[in-house]
Amino acid sequence: MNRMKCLYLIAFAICASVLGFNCAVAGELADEDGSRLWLRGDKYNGAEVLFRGSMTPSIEIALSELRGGWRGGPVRLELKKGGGKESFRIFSDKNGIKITSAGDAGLLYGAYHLLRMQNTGADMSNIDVSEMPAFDLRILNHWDNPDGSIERGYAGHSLWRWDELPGVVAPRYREYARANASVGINGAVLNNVNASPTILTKDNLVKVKAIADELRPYGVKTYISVNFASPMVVGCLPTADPLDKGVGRWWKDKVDEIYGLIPDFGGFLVKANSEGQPGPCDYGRTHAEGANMLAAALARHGGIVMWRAFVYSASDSDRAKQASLEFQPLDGEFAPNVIVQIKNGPIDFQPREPYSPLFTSLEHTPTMVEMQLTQEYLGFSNHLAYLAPLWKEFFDFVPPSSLKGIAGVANTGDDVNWCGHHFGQSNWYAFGRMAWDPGLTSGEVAEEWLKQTFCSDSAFVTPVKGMMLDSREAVVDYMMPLGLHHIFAWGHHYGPEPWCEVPGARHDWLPSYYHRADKQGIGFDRSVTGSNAVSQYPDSLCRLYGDVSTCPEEYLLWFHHVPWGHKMRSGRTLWDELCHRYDHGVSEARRFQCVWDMAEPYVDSRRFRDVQSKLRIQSRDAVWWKDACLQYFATFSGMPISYGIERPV
Ligand code: GCW
Repeated sequence: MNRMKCLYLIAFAICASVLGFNCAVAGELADEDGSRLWLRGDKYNGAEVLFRGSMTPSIEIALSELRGGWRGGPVRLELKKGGGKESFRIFSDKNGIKITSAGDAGLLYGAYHLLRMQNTGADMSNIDVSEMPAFDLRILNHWDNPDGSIERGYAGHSLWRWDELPGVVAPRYREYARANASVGINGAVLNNVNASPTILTKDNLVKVKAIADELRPYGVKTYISVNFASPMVVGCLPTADPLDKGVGRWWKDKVDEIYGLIPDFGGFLVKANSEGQPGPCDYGRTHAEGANMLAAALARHGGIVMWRAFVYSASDSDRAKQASLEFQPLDGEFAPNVIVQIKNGPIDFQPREPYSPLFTSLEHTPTMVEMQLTQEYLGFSNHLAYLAPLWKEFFDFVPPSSLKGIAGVANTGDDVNWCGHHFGQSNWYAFGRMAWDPGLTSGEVAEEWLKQTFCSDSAFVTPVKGMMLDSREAVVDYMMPLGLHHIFAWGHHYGPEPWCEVPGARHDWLPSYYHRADKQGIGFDRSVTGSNAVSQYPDSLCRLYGDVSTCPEEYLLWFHHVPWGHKMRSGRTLWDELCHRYDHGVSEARRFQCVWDMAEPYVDSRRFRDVQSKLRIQSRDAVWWKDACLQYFATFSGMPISYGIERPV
């Protein structure tokens, strides 16, 4: 360290202590690359941590994490019978603190929980905490391709280095597993749902095994996405018909081969007959017949099939209705180890969607929800959008107890800071915490993350938490307020392109299909007199959403085609309200810049500047969205833009 830097650090440390800063980085405001995520508890190596019993790799990790990070008195870990293997209890007795669980994974989660409590300044007197996960399946889905690219990934290349595996096992696999375990994520689907059949070749399965061996001690199970036509491509069979005996046998043999390598393999994730992927419908079979054939092969080993319900075609039927139309009639026909994985909304990870009605119409089928952490439709890794409020909004309609699991499309890559945007890490963190306990509030989770990632000082945490909590709504406002959806630029989904026309393109891939702007008004009529998508919801919601006068305004243009002059609850016309919302989104993005500027004394300079630059892009993009959308929609409304057109800053 050079002299100047040293003097600077000493000066800062004095200032920090005088001013009472309580920052994880106090005294070392050196440049930070963000690679340590929220796991930056200092290494003490002084704690007395005891375990008696048969050691496992997971317990070894729990002990070493506590020895490295725990700053209190003695901690004892104990395996005891009864209770879930992932659940744990932490309590204090006369000998110090005790963590008990029926499983080694539970002890590991207990250790991380105790450290989290310490590192976030929780009250540790007379501690007695019992925790159990809300969902059995808490899984990240990686859309990573064999060539190292990531579909909809904005944080560099894939974490998995297929070209050097299994010989070279990168240390990052363990760091990744550790981060997951620290927030309770217990599964990873390694490859893209647009799956290359080659994942199932012998050579690649040995690589999958090498990764699985790294993830296992952290309680993270390995799953893969499979291509339904694999028996033809990899097995050279003439068909992939799920009712063909040879096909069934091929999958059984393949599954046996996988379990020979990975005895605790989790199972398959399948995207079938969706966006050009092969599937059972190619042979006149149903999704249930396809899923059940795979399920039979996996059941013998305790594996599962996560079968995606993300299906739609260029038919005349409203895209928002199609998944329900196809899957609802199959309710009750899926094998017990099949779980239907449904995106949170009926279209596709839009900034705001009502929940997918399949969740309430499938009554005899285990389901899990798929959320998207990678911000395909929320400004990539350039925009700050804290997504916990979006997930909480979903849980307001779909109770967690009705779901078997939760999947998150990962936002990780080989970028030094993992997620491209430092605040992208908060979505990885929040996904894990909410998958464990969806009862946590978005604010509680944001606060935990901020304290562990940056600094505990309330002068920092309070305003920055406020910014996080407002961020998703701001994105909705400057991109697609009032229920507008899918007016993104063709293909890449970054900026606005509501005017987009592509000769010969499928009508449901064009923004005009969704916004339906004309001289009279704007929005997609899904009421009973329109596409009648409302009827897929339970009666009370159907009535609420189906009537323009009662429909919540955040879903107004999702369910109705509304005249430009329609009076909104604010008293404004629809057109003026639209202008107001876009303008509000822009003001919010600018306010976030001010909030962050004030955070400078609490954050190391590199991460401060990184976030500052990203917020600048976000503000500029917000202006772009506002101007582009309003100017385009004004060609239909014929009304003046009430909040003016601005030049990018
Ligand atoms: O909307 C689409 C995305 C695709 C993705 C697909 C899906 C993996 O744009 O990139 O493919 O959703 O979820 O299957």
